[in-house]
Amino acid sequence: MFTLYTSTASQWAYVAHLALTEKGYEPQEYTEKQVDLVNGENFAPDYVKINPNGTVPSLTSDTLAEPLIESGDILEYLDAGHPERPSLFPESPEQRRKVQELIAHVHQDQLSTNLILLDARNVPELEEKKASGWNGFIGNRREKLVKYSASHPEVPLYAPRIASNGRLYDIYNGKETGSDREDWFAESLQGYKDFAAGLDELDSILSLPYAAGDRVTAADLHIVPWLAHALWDAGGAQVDDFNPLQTLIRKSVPEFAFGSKTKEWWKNISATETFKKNYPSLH
Ligand SMILES: N[C@@H](CCC(=O)N[C@@H](CS)C(=O)NCC(=O)O)C(=O)O
Repeated sequence: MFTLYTSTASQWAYVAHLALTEKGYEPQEYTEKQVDLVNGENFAPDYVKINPNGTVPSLTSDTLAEPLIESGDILEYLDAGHPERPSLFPESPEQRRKVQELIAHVHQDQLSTNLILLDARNVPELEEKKASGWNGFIGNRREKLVKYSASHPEVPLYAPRIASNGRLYDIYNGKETGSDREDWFAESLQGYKDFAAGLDELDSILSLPYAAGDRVTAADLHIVPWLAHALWDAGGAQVDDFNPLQTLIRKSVPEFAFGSKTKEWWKNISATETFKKNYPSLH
């Protein structure tokens, strides 16, 4: 038995959910605990004891010396737990390298989907973001961080998170309208250029029909939640709705277009039962 700490709002938690489906886990084999990211409960002192980064997913088990707090480690654990099912890590060293390359690629800071969810390049874009539910998310986090850091000043996570979330809070709430906001707009603009370059590079390193070759591997299970989240953050309605994200990126990189390999791979992976079970719609 193990416990998976997760959230429906988390892309990286879905690496674990996809692995649970792909490896055929039964619901009675584990306990699932939702961590309310939208209300900042990932910062709760009891949760931070499990995961000092205050992120999901996390996985605990009596058989583990310490909790697993990286989606990649959780995926390896889940893969090993059902050795009778095909492994998500190919045997060929070349394909294994490809898997690791693809996983590292989508985990790069420059490809964080927070760019699409929270950042803005100008005042109208900021106003749109403020009108969305994410305004409340930033406020909830601030409230929880302030509360928990007062009761648990010894937790090292709180001070840096108060600072980074505070910058967003001040911009969203009109407390910062000067040069720091201009810097933030410029960083977001650069962020879209970097994001476009990252998507181009992904297209060039992807294999077909699946990300690392002829079968579904750990690489597919990392790229799916990342891209699904990016498409959804941009306002994608259908699973294959690339247009809203493409349009957003084109405001900074006019020539940007999703690559044909990426689209082909997405078509293949989204036809699998594992995908359909976890992504009846984008999230
Ligand atoms: N490197 C970690 C990243 C986990 C992560 O950033 N999770 C996000 C949700 S997708 C989170 O919990 N964010 C909460 C926060 O940073 O406050 C992994 O792959 O598991």
